Amino acid sequence: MESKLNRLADGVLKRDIRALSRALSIVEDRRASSLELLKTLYPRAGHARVIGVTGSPGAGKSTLVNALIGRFRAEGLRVAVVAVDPSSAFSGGALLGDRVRMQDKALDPGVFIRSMATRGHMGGLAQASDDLITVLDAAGYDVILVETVGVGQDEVDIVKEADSVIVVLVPGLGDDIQAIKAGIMEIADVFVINKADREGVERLEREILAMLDLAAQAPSWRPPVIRTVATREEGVNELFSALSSHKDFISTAGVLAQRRREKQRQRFWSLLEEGFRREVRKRRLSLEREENLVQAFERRDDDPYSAAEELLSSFCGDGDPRGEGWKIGHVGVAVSDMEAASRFYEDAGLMRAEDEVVEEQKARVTFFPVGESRIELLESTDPSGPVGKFIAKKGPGLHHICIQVPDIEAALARLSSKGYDLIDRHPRPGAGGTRVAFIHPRATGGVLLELCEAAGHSR
Ligand SMILES: Nc1nc2c(ncn2[C@@H]2O[C@H](COP(=O)(O)OP(=O)(O)O)[C@@H](O)[C@H]2O)c(=O)[nH]1
Ligand SMILES: [Mg+2]
Repeated sequence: MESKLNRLADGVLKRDIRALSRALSIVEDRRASSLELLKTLYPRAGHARVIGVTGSPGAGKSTLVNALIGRFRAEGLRVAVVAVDPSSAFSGGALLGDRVRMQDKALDPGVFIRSMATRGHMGGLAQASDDLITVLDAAGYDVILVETVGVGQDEVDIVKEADSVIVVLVPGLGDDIQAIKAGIMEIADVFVINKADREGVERLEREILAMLDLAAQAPSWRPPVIRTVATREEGVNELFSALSSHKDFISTAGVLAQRRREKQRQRFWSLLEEGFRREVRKRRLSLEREENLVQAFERRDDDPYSAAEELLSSFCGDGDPRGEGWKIGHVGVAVSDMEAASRFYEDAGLMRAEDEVVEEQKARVTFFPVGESRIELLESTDPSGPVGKFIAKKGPGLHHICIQVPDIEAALARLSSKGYDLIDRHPRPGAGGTRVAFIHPRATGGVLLELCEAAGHSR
């Protein structure tokens, strides 16, 4: 499995088209191996220049991207396209609107076109597109063009993660600034007025410039406004130069490094959040429990504030949910006949370690180490002692379990804050420099629980 994945990653790095397509599908569908693949490829990425192209449907984004591909190819750069537009004219590497020219480009090994579904992405569309970009980046594409329709928040989120963002507008759509999401104008690094062969170019340009004048006070980068006729590749050189200037600007002003840093930070958090949700569901919040809680909220028997706080502290509080640093110190078994019971454990292959009399318990104790913990057999030396009383009342059997904790005071404080019945509110000295405390069987499910902190715990 692993070597298969390595071969796939190798194929991606060598820009083997079939391997690349497979890897992209694995990553897009978030199949089981996708994280392993991304872990392998991530260190190899980080070189590509990512350019987002957004605007309303039919604005000419695909046509413009097509023209830009040619321009970047002329510079000897390898270009990949991610089209996140369900209606995009790119499909399977062919641009339907312009088959002949696109077929040239589809045959060009320096060009790779991929469309991405807009639905059903675990962890969100922006994350999925970002993962695709990582794969293409690792595959050595110098420029990655990401086309999205600028109508939904998801699409805006995708495109704003690009190094440079082109917002494509068309004249003659009325005085509103196009059928695009509010907020998209603010993320533009370059404005394109495409279909400049149509009426209304000046008016649209005036509107954009007026908006830019209103927007930021003394912006360090003022987005240029470029007119293009994408179908005739007019204005594409100007757009290319505008992109180059923007690239220089963000590189020298440190904006690029900062954007990328923020992007990685967000990426990290979104993976953490996704993982946290999954773990909470798995370990603490079954659908059924969630439903019960919600109903309790509805009845006002419980409130979401406390429930969330409790769940969180049970998850990330002072006690690690997996009990890391905790272990079973020993299991105490009350016996009525020490020799007979010991024989069994010896016959089972354990080593009888030592015997001692514990005055406090009025009992003789025999130890059998079991890995890092041990079994302690307790035989009463006096019927009035705790072990003697235990045997008289319940007969021989499990007497107590000792859990060794890294910090006994913290463990006791936690239990006491939750109102549990502690026999010892504070630790007392135990054998061999340990500190111990007992918790009543009422609280623990019927067994006496001893907490123990090993000797030499620094405090
Ligand atoms: N008149 C004119 N039509 C264009 C121009 N650019 C693109 N188109 C046409 O507009 C339509 C939509 O283009 P397309 O690139 O698919 O738009 P997208 O949805 O934004 O990707 C196609 O029929 C293109 O041929 C242009 O500059 N002028
Ligand atoms: Mg398109």
